[in-house]
Amino acid sequence: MSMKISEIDEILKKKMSSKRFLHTKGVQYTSICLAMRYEEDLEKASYAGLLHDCAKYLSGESLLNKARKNNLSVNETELKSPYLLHGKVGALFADTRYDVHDEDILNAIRYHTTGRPGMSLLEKIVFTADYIEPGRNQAPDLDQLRKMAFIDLDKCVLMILQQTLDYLHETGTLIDEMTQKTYDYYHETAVKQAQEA
Ligand code: DGI
Ligand code: FE
Ligand code: FE
Repeated sequence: MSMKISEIDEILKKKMSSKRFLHTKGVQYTSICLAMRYEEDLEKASYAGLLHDCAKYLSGESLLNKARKNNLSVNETELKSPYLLHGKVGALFADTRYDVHDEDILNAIRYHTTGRPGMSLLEKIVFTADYIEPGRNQAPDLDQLRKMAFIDLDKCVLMILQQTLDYLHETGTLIDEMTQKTYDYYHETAVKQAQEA
């Protein structure tokens, strides 16, 4: 049985900076709203949103150590940018520290930074909520993205990936293979849909 939401809330509040905790709550409630719109389980959305950054308080070095100790796969990009591992380590913590064992919730946490091809509805919800929650204010066209999230989730996911890749290119940041693969997948899906229409 999973730990109660209120208990996890208390623990995370103590572990995280107030800024990160506020973001976490934003993602939790935005995930719940999207779950209402797309008929996903509200409780699953609540757990996944609340726990998505539960390993974010760790340093890059600690994330790498946790990954190694627990036999999590670490690729070249993650080795150079270890913060990318906070999803994988977050899923591990959700499982072992917060007793959340639902594989869909764990995957939503695991893949929330890069996404992955063929994401489940819950995975797409958390991926999107992380980007559009009310506390975010950096990304361009946030108003448009926030609207699109509630109109066409796949299209919104593609727009977020496009913006993320543009940003990574502009800043000369190393791109994880998974981020590119995810973009390619959702781009292809959109092209196919347009052809069918
Ligand atoms: O943990 P959060 O800050 O709430 O959000 P997140 O887990 O989506 O992480 C966002 C950061 O991850 C943002 O600065 C862009 C970066 N990111 C996303 N895809 C990649 C990436 N960084 C690298 N190096 N490579 C990627 O493919
Ligand atoms: Fe994150
Ligand atoms: Fe986040």
